[in-house]
Amino acid sequence: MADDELDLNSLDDNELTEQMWDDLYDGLADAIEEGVTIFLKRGWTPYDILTKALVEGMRIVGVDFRDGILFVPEVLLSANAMKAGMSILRPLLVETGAPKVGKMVIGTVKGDIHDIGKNLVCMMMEGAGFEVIDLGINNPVDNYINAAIEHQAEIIGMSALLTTTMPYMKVVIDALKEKGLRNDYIVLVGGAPLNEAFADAIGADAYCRDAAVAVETAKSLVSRRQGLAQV
Ligand code: B1M
Repeated sequence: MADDELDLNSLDDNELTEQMWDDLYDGLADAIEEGVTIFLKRGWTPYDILTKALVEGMRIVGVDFRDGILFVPEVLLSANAMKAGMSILRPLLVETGAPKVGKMVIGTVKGDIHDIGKNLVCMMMEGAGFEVIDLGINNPVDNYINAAIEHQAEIIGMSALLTTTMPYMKVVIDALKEKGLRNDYIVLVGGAPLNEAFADAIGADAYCRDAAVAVETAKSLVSRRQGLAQV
C-alpha cells in the first residue's frame, strides 16, 4: 500500500460507512469491494451493508445528480461501484435452502434503463425463496406478459425511476386487462418516484417502497392467493 493510501481496515464502523459513501460518490469500485469485504468480516449482515453503506451512498449521489453537481458519466461510475459491491452480497442474500414460495417476473419498464433498485429487489426476493425471472431494462408490454405466461409466474413486478416512464406501468396493466389476464397475476410496482396513490390509480395490487417491502408484500399476497385457491 502506498504511504498516502487510506487503510480502510483502520477505520471504525461509522468512519468506514462514510468513507464508502465517498468512494461510491467517486465511483471507486475496488474500494467499495474492499469496504464490503471488511464489513462482512466484522460481522455486519449483507442487508445492513446494502442499506446503510450502499443504498444510502447512492441516495447522496442522487441528490448531487439532481442538483447538477454530478453528471451522467460520473453517476455511471457510481452505479458501477454499487454493482461491484452488490455482486459480493448477492450470493449471500440469495443463499436459501427454503422451498420456492412463488415465481416473479420483473423488469424495468420501457424507456427506462435504471436497474440498481430492481436488481436489489431480485436479490432480496431470491433470498426469501422466490424464483425470479429478471427481464432486465427497457421492457415493452409483451416482455412482461409473455414471460409471465411462459414461466407460470404468480407475480409481475415493474420498476420505474423516471416520472416520464412510470405511466408505462398502466399500459402493462391495461394490456393484462384487455387480454383477460389481470386476475391471473399479482402486480407489484416500485421505484423512487412512485407512491401508493399512484399504484392504486393504475390498478396495481401494491406499491413497494423498497426491496424489503417487496418481499413482505409478495409473501403476504401469494399466501393470501394460495389460501383463496384452497377454499
Ligand atoms: Co438517473 N435519474 N437518469 N441515472 N438516476 C434519477 C432517477 C433522478 C431522480 C436523479 C435526479 O434528478 N435526482 C432523475 C429522475 C427525475 C425524474 O424523473 N423526476 C434521473 C434522470 C433525470 C436520469 C436521466 C434522464 C439523466 C439524463 O440523461 N439527463 C437518465 C435517464 C436514462 C433512462 O432511463 N432513459 C438517467 C440515467 C442514469 C444513469 C444511467 C447515469 C444511472 C443508472 C444506472 C443503472 O441503474 N444501471 C442513473 C442513476 C444511478 C440515478 C440515481 C442517482 C440513483 C438510482 C438508484 O440506483 N438508486 C437516481 C436518483 C435517485 O433515485 N435518488 C436517478 C438506488 C436504488 C437502490 O434505489 O432505484 O429507488 P431505487 O430502488 C429501490 C426502491 O425504489 C424500490 O426498491 C429498491 C431497493 O430498495 N424499487 C422497487 C425499485 N424498483 C422496484 C420494483 C419493485 C419493487 C420495489 O417491483 C416489485
